Formats: sequence, C-alpha cells, structure tokens
Amino acid sequence: MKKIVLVLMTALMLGACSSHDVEYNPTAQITEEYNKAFKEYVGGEIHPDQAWGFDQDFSSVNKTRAANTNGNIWFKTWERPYNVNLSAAELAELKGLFEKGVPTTNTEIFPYENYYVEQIYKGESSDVAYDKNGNPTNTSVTGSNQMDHLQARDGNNYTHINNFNYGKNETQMVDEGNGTRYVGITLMENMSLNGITANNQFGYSESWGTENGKFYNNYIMVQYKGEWYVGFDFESHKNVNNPDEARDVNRDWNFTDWIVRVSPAVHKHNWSICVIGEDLTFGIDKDSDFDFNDVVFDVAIENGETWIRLLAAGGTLPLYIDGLEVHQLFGVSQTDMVNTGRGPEKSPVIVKLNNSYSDAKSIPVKVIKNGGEVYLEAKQGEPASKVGVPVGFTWCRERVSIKGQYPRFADWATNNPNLTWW
Ligand SMILES: [Ca+2]
Ligand SMILES: [Ca+2]
Ligand SMILES: [Ca+2]
Repeated sequence: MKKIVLVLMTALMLGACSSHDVEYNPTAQITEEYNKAFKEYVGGEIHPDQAWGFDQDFSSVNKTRAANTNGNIWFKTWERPYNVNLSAAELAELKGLFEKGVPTTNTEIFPYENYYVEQIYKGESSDVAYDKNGNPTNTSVTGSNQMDHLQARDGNNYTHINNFNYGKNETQMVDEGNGTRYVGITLMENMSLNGITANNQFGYSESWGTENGKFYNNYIMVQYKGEWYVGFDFESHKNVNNPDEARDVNRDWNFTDWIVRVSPAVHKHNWSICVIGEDLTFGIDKDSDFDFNDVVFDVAIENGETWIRLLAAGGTLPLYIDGLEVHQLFGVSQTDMVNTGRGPEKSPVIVKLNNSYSDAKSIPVKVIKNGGEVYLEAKQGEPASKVGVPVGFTWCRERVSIKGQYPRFADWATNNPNLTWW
C-alpha cells in the first residue's frame, strides 16, 4: 500500500514538473534537447572538470590575427583599417543614396576623434557655369577636378585630410606585417569634437573660383551596409564683372562629386580569448549542425571595459552579444550567414560592450529561438553551447562538424579536459 502511494506521488510530481516545463518554460525545453543532442554528439557524459576553455590562459598560444609586425607606425597603436571594395552594383546603389537633387541638410555627426578616411569615388559629371546674369555659358566644370583639398574639422580649425586632393587619394600602403595593401586611406588622429555640428565637420577647398574663401562644407553623410560615407556637392563662384564670363557653378544637390568612407580608428586591443558558439539548432544531420560558428568573437577586457571583435555569424537566428545583434553589427540581414562560406564575407567588427565583464564567459550571448530567449552556456561538467579557444582559432565553415575538423574535440569534452584539442 505504502509503495503504491509513493509511486503515485512520484508520478504526480513528475507530471507536475514536466507540464510546468512545457507550459511555462520553452527555454528550458530547448536547453534540455540541446544538451541531450550534444551528449550524443560527443558520445557520452561531460567530464566533471570540463570548464570549456574559459578557465584557460591562452596568452602563450594566441596568434596575432592579421596584426603582427608593422612597418607603418599606425598599426602599432590602432586596429588595422580595411578597404571596403564595393562592387560596381554596390557603388551604383551608394551613389543613388547621395543623388538628392533637392536642397538637403546633413543630420549626422561622426562622433569619433580618431577615424580612417577612405577614397571611394571621384565624381565624373560636369556642371555648367553661369554668367553674371544667370545665363549658361559654354564653360562647364568637372567639380571633382577642382576639389583640391578634403578637410576635416578639428575643434576650431580645419585640417587637410592628407593625400585627398582633386577628388581622389591614390596612395597605397603595404602592411609589412601581413602584406595587406591599403588603397587611399588616411588616418585622422585626435580630432577635437568641440564645436562640431552636422554641417561643419567636413568640407573641401576648391581651385576654380575666387569667392567664399574657396571653401565649402556641402556634404551629407549616409549609412550603407553598416558603413558611413560622406558625399560632397561641388559649388564654385568667381568674382568677375564681365557680364558674359563664366562665374557661377551652382549646387545641384547631388552629393556624388566626391565620396569617401569614414570609419572609427580603434585603439589596438589585447585580445585574450576567442568565443565560439552554437545557436542550439540541430535537426536532420546532427553532426554538421555542431559547427560552432553561429557566433565567433574575440574578447579583450581592459581598464574596466569589455571589447569584442566579431568575426563570424554562421546562423540565421537573432543572436545578441550583450544586447548587440550580430547580423546588425555586420550590417547584413538576419538571414545572412557571415564569414562561414555560405553568405557574405565581412570585415571584423570591433565594438565596446555597453556593460563590463570580468571574464569572457560572463558576457551574455543570447539567441531568440521558438519565441524564447536562450543563453549560450558553458557550465562546468555540462554540455556547452559556447567554448573558449585561442585567438586565431580557425572556426568551422558552414555545416562542418567541429569534431570532424578537430578530431580530439569529443575526447576533450568527455574524457580529457586538459587535452589541447584545437
Ligand atoms: Ca553635385
Ligand atoms: Ca550551428
Ligand atoms: Ca552555423
């Protein structure tokens, strides 16, 4: 009799518990299913001492990612710049954003004291010059040929953005550390933001006219695929009295006479660990679902600040690192998998997190799945959905099983937590 009661009570408790899970906690369900699949994947229970790399000091094995020795002094202080290399179609799309055709006021300030400026496009169109009476003359002016100095405001002064002259910057620099060639990039350092407004941060001097100090702001900023661009509209005036002489090249409000990209220059960070994560999706082919590339980022914790360098986003679920959605950081749509071979290739994105963390494992990585929020975990002795690896780790391409690419992974997980598996 006693036994029956006990059995009944146990059944009731179990029933209550599981119905609670199903009804109120889809997150727990997802985690439970993931953990089961993970254990099957690695072939057994997780070793109780397994801490998933987050207890390791990788400083002796970390490889410098695209940053080793530098011939140019920039790269000793700053994260490397990169050229965006727009396709012809992308450039056409970008130009379209600058072709306003009607009076337009810039609304953006580029809020950085240190930034790179990259040559994108030298305008090709010409504008007719008008005489004193406002009649068109036979003279037409290709604005970009006359925009001889690009300038950026530094507090109360303007500074020439070196090498940007006559609508272009054709300088090339080769990074002696990794051989990367930088085309048309200049670093603006320690630019004071005091007194900067949305209409005075950038400008150009021109060489055709004589009026207005030959200096015009005439720019707008637009964002395109996660990058900021500045486009300039040519304008020039001469002080002449002959009524038939060419005098005024007026604005057409198309800001395509010169287009540059501006991007923040970020102080070099001491990346200490790389985090690779699984977004808890597994289906028909369980092995290849464990590619651990759904999010890949380096971490630097310095002076009470937490910085990440986002390297890959090989999933299509919304995935947040400390509240920042990874596809948005890359400037792509959520359905794009980035830098894993099945979608766009993008440059790494370096950002400071809004919150500070004492270690990489504490940085919350959250995925939205089946309407629930699930955090990636690396609890000791339990299945992990995020793992710490050395900086420079080669993450898996899309749907490449991590234990296929790294055959010691499963042994490390289940038997030998001290194994160097990567
Ligand atoms: Ca124009
Ligand atoms: Ca995956
Ligand atoms: Ca993936």
